[in-house]
Amino acid sequence: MKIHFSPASPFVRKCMAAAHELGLADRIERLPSAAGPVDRDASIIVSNPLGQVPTFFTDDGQVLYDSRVICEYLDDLAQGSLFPRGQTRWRTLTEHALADGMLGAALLARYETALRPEALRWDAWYEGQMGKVRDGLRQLETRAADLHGRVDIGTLAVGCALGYLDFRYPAFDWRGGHPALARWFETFNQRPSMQATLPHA
Ligand SMILES: N[C@@H](CCC(=O)N[C@@H](CS)C(=O)NCC(=O)O)C(=O)O
Repeated sequence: MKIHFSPASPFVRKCMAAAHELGLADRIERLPSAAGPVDRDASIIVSNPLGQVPTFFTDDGQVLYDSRVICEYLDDLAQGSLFPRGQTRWRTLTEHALADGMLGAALLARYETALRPEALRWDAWYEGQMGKVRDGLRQLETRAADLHGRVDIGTLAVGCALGYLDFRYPAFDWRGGHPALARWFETFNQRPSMQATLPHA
């Protein structure tokens, strides 16, 4: 298996953390990539018209994207339980969607400051995206008790979202005002799957 990879991408991280949890990480070859919304990576576009990482290749030649599909594929391959069945399923999938949505907003906000020329920036738009992150954190704080002791796609996605805030927004004190979430993350972030996938530029 192969994955178009970036060590800074939280969506790639989620896939690789899932792969670690499932014992599949060593079977995935990492393909270097330079995905960007402006300077688009032709080597990815040839397989995924969205030109994004993660883009994944199965051993039988299928191309899979996005991270949600890749994680579900890996779980299926390993016959894991990251996508639980039964009554916890919809809560877990909704946490996954919330964490991915917060990540998407944080990523767009970062593009706004890291990529967009200064003269074209729109502060209100940036604040709108970061508002999604703040509102998501508020909701996660109320659910923090429910996250403890679980390893599934919901907790992995939330862990990667919080890790991304630490990585790209070090001055954004998300722990302030979210003590229960911070306590959960402190423990969850020590998992070997999270430590093996810590982001870097
Ligand atoms: N929904 C996608 C989002 C992937 C994504 O936004 N990846 C970023 C890097 S973290 C990217 O490739 N950006 C370049 C682009 O959007 O063109 C997923 O879950 O995989």
